[in-house]
Order: sequence, then C-alpha cells, then structure tokens
Amino acid sequence: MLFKNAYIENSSHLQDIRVHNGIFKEIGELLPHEGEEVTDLGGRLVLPPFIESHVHLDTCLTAGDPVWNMSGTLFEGIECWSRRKEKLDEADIRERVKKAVSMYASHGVQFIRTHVDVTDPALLAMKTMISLKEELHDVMDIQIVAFPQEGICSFPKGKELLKEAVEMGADAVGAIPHFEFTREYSVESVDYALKLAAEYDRLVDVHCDEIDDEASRGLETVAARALELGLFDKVTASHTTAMHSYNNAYVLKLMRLLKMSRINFVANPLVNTHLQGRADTYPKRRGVTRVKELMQAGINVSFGHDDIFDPWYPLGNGNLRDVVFMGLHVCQMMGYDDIMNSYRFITHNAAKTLHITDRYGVEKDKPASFVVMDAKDYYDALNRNATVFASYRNGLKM
Ligand code: 17E
Ligand code: FE2
Repeated sequence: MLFKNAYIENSSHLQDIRVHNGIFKEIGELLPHEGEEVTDLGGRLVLPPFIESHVHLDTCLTAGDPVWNMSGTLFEGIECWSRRKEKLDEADIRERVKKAVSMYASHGVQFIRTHVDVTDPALLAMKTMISLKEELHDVMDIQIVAFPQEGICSFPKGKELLKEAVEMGADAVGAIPHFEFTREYSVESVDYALKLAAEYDRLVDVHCDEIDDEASRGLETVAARALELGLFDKVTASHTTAMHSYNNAYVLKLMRLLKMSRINFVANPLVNTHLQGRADTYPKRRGVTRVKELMQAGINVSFGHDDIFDPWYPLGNGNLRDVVFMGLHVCQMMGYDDIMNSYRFITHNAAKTLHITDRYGVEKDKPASFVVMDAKDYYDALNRNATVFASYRNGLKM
C-alpha cells in the first residue's frame, strides 16, 4: 500500500509512505508506484498513534454512581470509589472498559497504560483487565499497572495483594505513598513496590505525592530506589503535584537526583487542575507538577487523561487533545515551538514511559501504525481541534 502526500510530524515537505505486510517499508519524497493500492492523504498530518500514558480504565464511566464527589478532592474521590467498588462485577467492568477503549480508539489512541485498583481482596478488576488485554489486542495495546489505591501498608494484606497481582500478570507495579497512614509507611511502601518490580522484572508507575502538601516527599524515595536498584527509566512518577508547592531550594537539590535516576514523569493536567488547590482559599494553587522545568532539565514527561467520567473527574471523552490543550495553558508552555511540539507529550514521550520505543514511530521497519489528522501540522490540529481522519494499526485501517 502506498500513502501519498503526507506531512509527517510537522515536516515542511510532503512525503509518501510505503507499507508492506503491516510494516513501514519505505518513507520518502515522490516514491514510485509499484502497482500497489494508493491512498492520497491530500497534504494531511501524519503522526505516530496517540498514547494514553495514565488512566484508570477500571473506574471509567462511574461518575455519580452511587454518589457524586461533591468536594472535588482526591480523597473524597477515593471514598466514592470505595463504595462503587463494593458493586463491581465482571460484566460491569467489561462493559465500561470496552466503551472507554473504543472512545480512545476513535480519537487515534492505540496504546494505553491503565492503573487497576488491587486493594480488593478478590482482585476482580485485575483478573478482568488481564483477560480484556488479550481480547482487545487488535484495537489497543494495554499495559497494566497493579495500583494499590488504598495503600500497600495501610490496607489489610496490601503487600500480598500487590504481589498476587504481579504474579497474575500485571506489567507494572504501583504505589501511593502520600495516601499511606504515616511517613514510615510511605517509605516502606515505595521500598516494597520497587523491590517487587526488580524481583519480577516489571516496570514501575507510582502515584506519587498527589497532594498539595509541600512536605510530601515520596518522589525522592522513588528516585533514590530507582537509582539504587538499577531500575532507572523503567520507573515512572505520576502526578507529583506536591512538587508544585516545594520550595525552590529543595527542588534545586532534588533535580540532581531526578536526573541521575533517569525516571519518567507523567502529569495529568485536566485532572490535577481540578483536584488540586482544594484546601486553598486565595490564591489557589494549580497543583500541576513542574513540567517546563523538568523538560528543561532533560527529563522525560508525558501527559495523561487520568480519568474519564469517574469519581475524580466528571468529564472526558478520550480525546488526548484536550489534555495537551489544558497542559499547555496551565504549564504556561505557549511559545510557538512548545505548541508545535506538544504532540510529543502524547506520542514519543509517552512511548518512552511505556518502554515501547523499539516498536513505535513512523520509521522504516517499524509496525505501520499511524494516525492521519485533518490538519497540516500539530499547531493547526490543536488549535482547530482537528478530527482524526484515519487511524492505521499494523497496516490495517481501524
Ligand atoms: N486515584 C488516585 O489516587 N488519583 C487519581 N488521580 C485517580 C485515582 C484518578
Ligand atoms: Fe491516576
């Protein structure tokens, strides 16, 4: 198959793409026709598929059931979810996850990292997600994080449940140090999670310091263990909203460790703009982590949606454009190059976090997966909220 006339990743000149057996065979200008089927992309933008690097698929589409989060805080969200969790059954999980995945797919997303709550003695969501991962493989690559929503040390048998989820087949280990009862539990939980990941050769993605407490210091523990255990960029710190409130002298010191540790960051600008600053009067903090400064230090940052219509976020349709749009505003990254390159938060940067760069990208010999946008470059696409004209996965039109 030959695709003609594409602007690949904001290039200034048109290129053609030859796909054979689901692989990018050749990319270049004015490729000669070799008797294959030809599709004219008409000067549209081609990007690698979008990647959702942080969402909770098991909680999606449950907002208001059984109660709405009235305060808009993370902690009330956790209470609402705890009540919804009592009603979980397999059919309910399957139906909601499938719906959310199809919403994402319609917006050109082909890879999802989902956190799945394992503070459930039955591990029902984890079991169901593992079977859905197989079942949905033709439309979506799903990576599963065993996420201890109510704590590792502060929940009955939290350590055992996390380990069981890993043995069951979770791809990554999570933790939630800012939610643990004590500072000691916070450190112990991070130690436990990272050692477990090292032992079972898994990735790590910690819900880290998702609080406006400037004394919340889970991040330094995560980074130090990532370095000491040699896990490095297999480790991701998600949210890190307390970093918004750290004093600058501490951040200056912390940056050295963050660079040495090579860990990734995921910011969730829609959700944390909504959840954070809730205990403030005025001025109200935004609470999104220091994206611009991390990027300037050469640290990898991606953006996630975090939630679609659940106890933590009452809106959302699976369009990562909205996440980028909010992120650029709240992080004040509105320079021309910032806007033009902002697709990287939901493509290449996210691919690094998910550890899929070996099979990701519009490059010769890689799987022919890409999206075509009704726009000439990403600035234009973002500004006009352009639709995804087509999404190809391993050479097949979705
Ligand atoms: N759970 C949590 O601890 N934090 C979040 N932002 C979400 C779920 C969505
Ligand atoms: Fe999250």
